[in-house]
Amino acid sequence: MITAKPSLLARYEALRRREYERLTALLDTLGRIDGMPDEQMDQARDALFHADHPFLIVLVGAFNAGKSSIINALIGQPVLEVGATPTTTKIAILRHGPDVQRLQAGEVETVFDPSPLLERVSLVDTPGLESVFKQHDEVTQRFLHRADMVLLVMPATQAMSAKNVEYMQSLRTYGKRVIIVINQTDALDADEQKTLKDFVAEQSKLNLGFVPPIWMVSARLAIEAQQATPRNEELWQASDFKQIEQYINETLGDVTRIRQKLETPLQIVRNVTTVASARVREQQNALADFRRSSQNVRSQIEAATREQQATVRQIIEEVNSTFAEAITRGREAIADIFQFSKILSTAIGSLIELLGLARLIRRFGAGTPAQKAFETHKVNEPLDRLPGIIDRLGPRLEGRDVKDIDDLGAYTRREIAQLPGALQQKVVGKLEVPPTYDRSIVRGAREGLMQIVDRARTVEFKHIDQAVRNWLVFLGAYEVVIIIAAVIAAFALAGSQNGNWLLLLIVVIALWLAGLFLLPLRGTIMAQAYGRRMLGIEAELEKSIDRIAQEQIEAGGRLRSDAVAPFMRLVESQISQVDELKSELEGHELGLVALEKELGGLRE
Ligand SMILES: Nc1nc2c(ncn2[C@@H]2O[C@H](COP(=O)(O)OP(=O)(O)OP(=O)(O)O)[C@@H](O)[C@H]2O)c(=O)[nH]1
Ligand SMILES: [Mg+2]
Repeated sequence: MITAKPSLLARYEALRRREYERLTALLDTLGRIDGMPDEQMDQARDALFHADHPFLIVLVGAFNAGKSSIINALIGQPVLEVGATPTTTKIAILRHGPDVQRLQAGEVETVFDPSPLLERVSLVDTPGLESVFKQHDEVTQRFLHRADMVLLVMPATQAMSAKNVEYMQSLRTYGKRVIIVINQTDALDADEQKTLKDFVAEQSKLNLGFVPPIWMVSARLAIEAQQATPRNEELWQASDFKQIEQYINETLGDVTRIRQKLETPLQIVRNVTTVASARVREQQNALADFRRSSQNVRSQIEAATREQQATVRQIIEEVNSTFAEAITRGREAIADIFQFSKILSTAIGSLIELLGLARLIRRFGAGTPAQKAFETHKVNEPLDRLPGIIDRLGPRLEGRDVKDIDDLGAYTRREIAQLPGALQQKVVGKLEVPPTYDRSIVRGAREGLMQIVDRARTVEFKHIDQAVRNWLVFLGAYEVVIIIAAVIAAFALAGSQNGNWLLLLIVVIALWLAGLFLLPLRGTIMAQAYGRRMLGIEAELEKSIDRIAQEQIEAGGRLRSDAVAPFMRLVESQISQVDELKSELEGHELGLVALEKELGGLRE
């Protein structure tokens, strides 16, 4: 029976399982790498196969040599069909499993069986070699490549025929460990068996240049032995199957061979991970270009926003200088009304105002003093320019937006056309310039802005106009009082000769003059107040313009982002996918190195 050290076998099994899991994960990663060469994918699958199986013993040989019978004898159950005519037509692989189960997958049938022997080895039954070599049976050849050991089975009656020598030579090219198994020895007596074995050895030496191990067995006796419970050891001895059992034990007990068995898949995938890493690096490089163009797109969008901000600043500056001009003119107009040189006319004007005549005159078309002054100084002229300035904002922002969105659309379409075909397919969402441009933000706000402009033009003027008239009425009243006082003083002076009346007259005249001289001061105060209020309106207007402009710029930014979104999304998702693949591969490489190291430290 099998006597390998359990601890070594247990460690082997644990390592094998981890190796299998690592390779399964690697295969999953490889499957997600675009353009992985088939060759490397096959190698990875091959490696996984190795790691999935314990030692793989493949039985090959002529029709009817007894391959299927030998496997049945080893397992102790008639799991495979045997017969006097060519029987096995497909490869069958016997694996350990808790229950008997048969699975057909393509060309290969997998038979699970609870036999303890299958915990150590998997056995592969093949059709007669005649068909394998004649039809260049790919499946069989793949299994031969994967085999840890090949048993070349020949019937005792036709041992070492010319065909067998040929097979032997073919098998050697696979570089496999081959053992010659001569079956059906029950048909020969002991002497004949010895003669035969010597003959085979001699032929091998002659034709191959070396003598492989030669086992003389009888599957029929072995099957008979297994049919008894417990096994008939005498018959088992006679069948010479002990050799096979022993060999399996030795093989599995040999730490070097166990290490070799587990190292093989690692060696196979070492090249695979190198190729995969190169592919991923290539993709990272390719994506780096697109990363650059996505950054380029981003900076284009930022530049456009900056330019639009400059446009807004420029328009606000124009508003500012226009207002400044209006304020200067308005202040000049106010100063003009209260000008010292106009004292006389103002004095008369104030009297006219006081008497209410002014209103009458104005009915006939004459302007108020403020009206006349504002008209002379053309205060409204700069203010009338404001709507034109404000109306330039929308079209200028729009012009830039529409051009940019077109450019960005064209740019990303070009970039996508340059993407590798597989990536092009992944572009999600259509690259289309938005069909309509939303002008509602600036348009909707226009009325509000114009109301502010109108306040500067009419409300502020009315304010000044009223203030001037009030002041003139007040001045008129002051003058009337002064004049009355002066007249009284003058009459009194004429009648009384009293010096006090003269003094009074002088004081009254002085007060009158002082009142007139205070006029320009009043004008200055009024002009300053006007300037302050106008600045307040200007600030409000500029703030509104800026707010609306920011809204529009933001909307334009969103349109730009939408125009390039599918491309940007693709580039970003590809970059993160490839980065992820890269780190996965690095993880696998580290895991594989760790496994190799552990294998190196495997001792009995
Ligand atoms: N006498 C004798 N007959 C055997 C022995 N082993 C197998 N046979 C008989 O040889 C015939 C072929 O056996 P199989 O096991 O089917 O041989 P195979 O190599 O699998 O044949 P194919 O699948 O057709 O390639 C059957 O009739 C078996 O009963 C043996 O040890 N002694
Ligand atoms: Mg068979």
